[in-house]
Amino acid sequence: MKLHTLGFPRIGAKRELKLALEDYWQGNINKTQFLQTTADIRQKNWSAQQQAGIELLPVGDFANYDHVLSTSLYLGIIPERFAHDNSDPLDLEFRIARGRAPTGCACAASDMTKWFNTNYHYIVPELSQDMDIQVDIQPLLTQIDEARQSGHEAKPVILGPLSYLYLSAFEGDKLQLLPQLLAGYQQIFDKLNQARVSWLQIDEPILGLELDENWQAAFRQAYGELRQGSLKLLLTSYFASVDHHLDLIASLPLHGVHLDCVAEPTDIQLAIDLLPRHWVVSLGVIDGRNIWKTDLSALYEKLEPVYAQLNGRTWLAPSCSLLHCPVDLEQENTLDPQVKGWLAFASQKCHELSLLKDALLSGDTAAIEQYSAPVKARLTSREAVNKSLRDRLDNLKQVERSEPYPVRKQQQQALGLPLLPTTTIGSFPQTAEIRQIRAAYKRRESTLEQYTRAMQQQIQDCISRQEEIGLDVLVHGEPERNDMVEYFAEFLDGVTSTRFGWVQSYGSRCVKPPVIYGDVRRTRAMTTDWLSYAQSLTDKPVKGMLTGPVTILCWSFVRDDLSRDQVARQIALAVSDEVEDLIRSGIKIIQIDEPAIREGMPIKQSQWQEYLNWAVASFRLASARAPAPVQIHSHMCYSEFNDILDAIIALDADVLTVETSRSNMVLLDAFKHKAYPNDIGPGVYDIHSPNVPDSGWITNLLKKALEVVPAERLWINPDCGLKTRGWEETRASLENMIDAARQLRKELAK
Ligand code: THG
Ligand code: ZN
Repeated sequence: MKLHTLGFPRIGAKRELKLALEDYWQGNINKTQFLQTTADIRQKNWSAQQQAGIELLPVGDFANYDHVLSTSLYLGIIPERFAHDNSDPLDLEFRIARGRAPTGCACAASDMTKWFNTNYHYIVPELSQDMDIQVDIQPLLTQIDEARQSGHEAKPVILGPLSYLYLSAFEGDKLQLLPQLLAGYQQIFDKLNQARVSWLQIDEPILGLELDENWQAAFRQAYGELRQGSLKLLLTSYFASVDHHLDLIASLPLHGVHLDCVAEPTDIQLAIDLLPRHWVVSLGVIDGRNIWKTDLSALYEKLEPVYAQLNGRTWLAPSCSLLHCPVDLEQENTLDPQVKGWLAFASQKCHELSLLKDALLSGDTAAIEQYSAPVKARLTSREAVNKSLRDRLDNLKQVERSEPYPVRKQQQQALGLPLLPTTTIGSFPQTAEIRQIRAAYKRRESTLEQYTRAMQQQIQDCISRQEEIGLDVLVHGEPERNDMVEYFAEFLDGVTSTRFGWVQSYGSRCVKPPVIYGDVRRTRAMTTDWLSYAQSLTDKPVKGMLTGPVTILCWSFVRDDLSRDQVARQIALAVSDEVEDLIRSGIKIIQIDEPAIREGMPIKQSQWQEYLNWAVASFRLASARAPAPVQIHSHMCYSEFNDILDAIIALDADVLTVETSRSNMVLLDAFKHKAYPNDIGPGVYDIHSPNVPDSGWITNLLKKALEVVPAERLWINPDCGLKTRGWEETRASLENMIDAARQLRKELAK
């Protein structure tokens, strides 16, 4: 039996990678210093895993920015617009990811999108018919050497050709490009052979999807053609069960397969029966993307018979890469000890595998029984069930708004907004000053009064800047919020926050997901003080900003003893209480953000509808108590909406703002076939890039939008919140946006 992991968090226990990236981008450290930091992180990761008992260590799970982008670079697949960029390879890597143009190149960043149903973003490969594949895996080979020199048994990891192809962007039939891509992968295999690699972990997470015949055939073709030499292939999938594709997998020339046994019920016996008798079967039995301590005794009972059948062919691993998990629980020195006793982060999960292995080999279960005691305690703890909350949920009367959109639209005329109203998504630049004010208060270096006053000054500043720019619907700017999910978590019973539980979101950006461990209940008003203060400063409407139930759910570590739809319903009730309080304090426009609704979709399409039903119901419940004159907005990131249009319409927000600018309004194509019936604000510029869009460019995008959306229902806004931007570019961009709006209004008036 061998223990391995599919990947370890690359951000570093103290976010070393984040800091090094940002220092490098700002010119505070040079390339050598940056690369040294990355090498240090890899060494720390390997030794942490080895010390916890992991035997085969992943190499190539690390990435400077993103592992899909690394794969593109191994293959030499570089978007055409960067083809003549002769900068250093590291700088080119960051340019593709971030779009900062060298002089003389109008180079937008590559698209970035969610990695399956996680909160991690990958850089979408841009493929073309005549792409010129030039393999260079030197960075991977160097890392293999690093690991070997430290005495580790290295297992390189690469993203497999079918998943790479599936996740990429190409206008046309992607499978046409397979032969070219396979030629590239063949070179990778050859080089790994030369480097005497034994096991190669090849990730094909798309196997969790319900692949059609063409893609299944492509798997057979690809793996049939690739000459492996002496490489032993461990094919992995994760985030879903592959019971439905086991025959396909069993037909491929592999040496082993890894199965995610956590994401969905997985029939391990079926796998044992169907897979070739000589294969290694890696069982992903520890949840790689949640933070609960595993009930090892229960797992032991399940695995013992399996282990006996598979004999030496059993490998044990977390279900997926630990990328989605914080690094080390030991750092958490302020967490409630009871809650801490319920948790396991990446390092602890490696240790769990060791405990499990020891028990399976020796038959002695004392250690795992002792280890698992807190897990059982959590399930029966006082916080698990809040009777009065459950009663309230069982007896809800108002579960959606009373009047339909046309009636609401009519009554919302009273807001007095112009044609093509302009607004922003909610957050404004989180300046160093703002972060400092929050940090000082958190460290108790300022009083509540001083803190409140300082925040009010920030809000005042933000409101007056928006008035100067000329926006129609203002926001308070969210200076008080560290994160749109973490902030709310602090007001909710049954939810806690960690201090160092960072998880990479994209590049240098991290999030600290709250931990939902019990029934969720709002303890007090969460936003009304800031909002009523902001509204008192201006005659223009100020939009209240809330995070929706699905997003709070998706961006938290969620309890595993209650269904997700039940947790979402509890959160929705808390949000609806806040909606009512905001209205009571004079707010007339409220945005309930649901940027995560798309990523929350189950991997398998056959499960989508069930998810969408409860996701939509929870949003409707959150907005249920807004009377017709109150305008409800919602916002969603990412442009792949075509497959969930009906659900988006069913949310029935009065105004929906969406990200479309990176993809040039292609989102709107969907609405050519099925009109979006309410107001919509397709984002007119990409906030993820520091580039300032000019007003002509914005006008053009808006004209495209007007082909699909009537002017009376079109809003004008950036494509996402502005918290990661600086004020200078924000002001310039918004001014250009307002220019475009005025220009267009003039043209429409003719
Ligand atoms: N919050 C959470 N998840 C998210 C987003 C979010 N997922 C999708 C999208 N937004 C990702 N975007 C970002 C943008 C900025 C940051 C994180 C994710 C960010 N993080 C700070 C950092 O890394 O420096 C840390 C946050 C903090 O200071 O507390 O800026 O908005 N949950
Ligand atoms: Zn967004």
